[in-house]
Amino acid sequence: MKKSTIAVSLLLAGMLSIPLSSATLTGKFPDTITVLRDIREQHLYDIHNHISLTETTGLYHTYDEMTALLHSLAANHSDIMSLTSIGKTYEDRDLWMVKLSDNANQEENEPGLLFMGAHHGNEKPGFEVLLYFIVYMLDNYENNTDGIREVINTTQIYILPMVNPDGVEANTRKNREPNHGPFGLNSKETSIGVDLNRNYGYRWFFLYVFPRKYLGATDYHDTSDVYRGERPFSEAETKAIKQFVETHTVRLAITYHTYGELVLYSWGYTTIPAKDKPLFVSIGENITHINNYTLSQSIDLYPTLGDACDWLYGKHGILAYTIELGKNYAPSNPDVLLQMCRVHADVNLYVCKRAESLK
Ligand code: 0X9
Ligand code: ZN
Repeated sequence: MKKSTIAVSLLLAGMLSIPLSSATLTGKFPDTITVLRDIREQHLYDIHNHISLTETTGLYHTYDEMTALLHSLAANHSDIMSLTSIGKTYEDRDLWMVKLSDNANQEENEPGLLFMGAHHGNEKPGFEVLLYFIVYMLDNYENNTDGIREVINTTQIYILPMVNPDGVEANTRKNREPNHGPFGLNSKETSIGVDLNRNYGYRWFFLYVFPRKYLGATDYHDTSDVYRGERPFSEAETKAIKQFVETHTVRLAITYHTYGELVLYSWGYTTIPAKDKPLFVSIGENITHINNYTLSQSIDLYPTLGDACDWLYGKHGILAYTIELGKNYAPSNPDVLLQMCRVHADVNLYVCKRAESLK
């Protein structure tokens, strides 16, 4: 970014100040405000102290194991599943996109849904939930349990389980691309990795002055765990998603993170309610009836600039939710993980059924 642009941005920052107002909090639970305050404080502490996870060896798929699983599922269910790479990461891993639909190899005039996991590589339950969902849908297509056959026949379900496979392998929040100073102006390598959930091109330059304690959620410093990158879509992973979304019709999206047991909807950059807030809340409440999580506008957790959901919704009108799974980044108890997978297979199935009624 040019120095003049930085100066204008800083000027804007000085002029605008949007307070976080508890009046904007929504949710069916009376203790929503307390839940969000506690989670916010813990999240910010963990993110800024590079806290990642406990001992989880063997519980989660590695990238190679996931790749092998997806290839074998696609080969055995070629009528209703396709597998394509939508791009390559810095470390040359494929970004695997699964499509579940009848005529999976054709674009049809059926509502599209996009599910993504592991924008943050240390948040492994996000991809496990999606791998479980894929297997659950494929296993139950023939016997039509829960109306799964109709869902697959009448929608186009796109699933990108690992947005950040390099980060998953390194167990880091950010990706693994080297940085050259906050704006790429340094000839030497200064640090590694961009927070992919700060790299999308909606309001990426839009600066507010938040109360000081929220400022850390968006950061120019390349060493920060929430570094947004040199420019919007500077990263291979977000570029690939941009290209995909621009060439496919998607009505609703869920992006899985950990943690906090939260269902979040746009906006994340402002307290102003989204135009579609009633619809966000109506579908969001039904999701929380399934998973018992707390529903809220994203900014009530903390403000972000350049997150995936604000771009999906702001640029493309896609009803996009962030689901913060569980109570920590990566549970080591297999029963906890399995329960999360089961419940969110139901959540995903519910939104697929709801997709037909959208726009
Ligand atoms: O900070 C994030 O990207 C998400 N939380 S996490 O701990 N998984 O990193 C939250 C994104 C939701 N958006 C906003 N809170 N604005
Ligand atoms: Zn996350």
